[in-house]
Amino acid sequence: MSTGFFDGIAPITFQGRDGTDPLAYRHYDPEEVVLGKRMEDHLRFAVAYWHSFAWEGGDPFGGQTFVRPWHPQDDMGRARMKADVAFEMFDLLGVPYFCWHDLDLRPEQGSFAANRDTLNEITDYLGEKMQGNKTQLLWGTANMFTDRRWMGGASTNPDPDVFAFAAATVKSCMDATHKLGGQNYVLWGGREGYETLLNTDMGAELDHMGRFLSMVVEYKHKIGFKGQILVEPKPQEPSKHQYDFDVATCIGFLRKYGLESEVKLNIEQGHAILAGHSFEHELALAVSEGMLGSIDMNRNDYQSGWDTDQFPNNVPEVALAYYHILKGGGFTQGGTNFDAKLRRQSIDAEDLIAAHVGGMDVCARGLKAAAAMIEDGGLDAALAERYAGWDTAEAKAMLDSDLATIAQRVEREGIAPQPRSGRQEILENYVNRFV
Ligand code: XLS
Ligand code: NI
Ligand code: NI
Repeated sequence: MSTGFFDGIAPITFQGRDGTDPLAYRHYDPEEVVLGKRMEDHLRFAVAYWHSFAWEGGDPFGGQTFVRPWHPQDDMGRARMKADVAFEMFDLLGVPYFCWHDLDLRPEQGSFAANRDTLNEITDYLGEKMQGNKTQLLWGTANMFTDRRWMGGASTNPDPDVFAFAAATVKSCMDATHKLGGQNYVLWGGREGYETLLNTDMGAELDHMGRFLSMVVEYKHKIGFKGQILVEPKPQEPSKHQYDFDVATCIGFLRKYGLESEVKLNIEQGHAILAGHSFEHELALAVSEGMLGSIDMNRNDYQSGWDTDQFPNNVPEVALAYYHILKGGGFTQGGTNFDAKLRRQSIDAEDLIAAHVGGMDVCARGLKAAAAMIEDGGLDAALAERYAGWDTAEAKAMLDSDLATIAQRVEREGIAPQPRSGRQEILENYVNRFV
């Protein structure tokens, strides 16, 4: 029986780019084949349970603006209603995946045992809903940042009892993710960092975080979980400084603790912006290091300086993101999770659907533009031309040489480099043809 929350909204269909219905896909046609693969299988969209169903519309200056029938989120009856509504939305959108934190699904119960039992209860309920349903689990994760017990960090907390509680919590969330056939398990360390160095032993905290992640990997193998373990870089917010600062920092961390072949990255647009990078920078670096796992798609406001988690609407940016994802071979177990939330004035059920429809269309346009650039090959050709000098045997041999030998050759051959154009505007104009 329907909850009635989305009454009056019909399943979203593809109507083509001339369509004018605001609740129809104009670019996202799951069946359209792009570079030999269905669009749905490229993009692998997921809805984020937290922003769409758990967040109540608060900001630092004001409280709840969304008044939903499953509020207040403090009992299991309403947790079930929330799950019913979530699956109604997944069905309307036709999305293949969703993602959750434990705390999105059921209320905080205070004790570990009660938290675990209610998580098991609600994930059994989700499992029943997933039976025979199109929408499956992309990833699960533990919320180890909201409750006050986590205020000084989870695995990096100075109190070993918090480390223990975190280990137990992650175990319970990995078990639930495994039970539901999740394709990945994510760790985002919102409070794995510090507020001030005056009270922080950074070296000890990093060692504890590295050991914790090793335990996660060990447990994955112990239970036979086939999903990817992913960490999600973010430089700050809520902590002043987070240890998983950006892609480069995470890769260095994983290598230090010998985890680089076991753990990959879940890269988020807004976090890239907060770190002073672009999304495509973070993606290109992860791809070049073989570390791309999945993405959190959203967009950050460029003025506010906060992780605003808006739905994406910048096609040129999204096109460059998917360009690098496709160049890296595309997603295997990862996907495009909408880690994106409504603005707090967008209080209607229709807003929630329209936001996802628009976001999916922007991603579809970006994907198609990226695929067209790849098929055209213009950027590849420009790169090959720019680096062509390195194709010669002499240039390659130099990398196995040494400074003194190279210096001799420079003098002997009178090497005098001639500057060449970087052709940036020409390349920008080229990209503009596709977006
Ligand atoms: C917050 C993070 C969070 C993770 C999951 O900024 O993006 O939502 O994706 O814990
Ligand atoms: Ni985020
Ligand atoms: Ni995220």
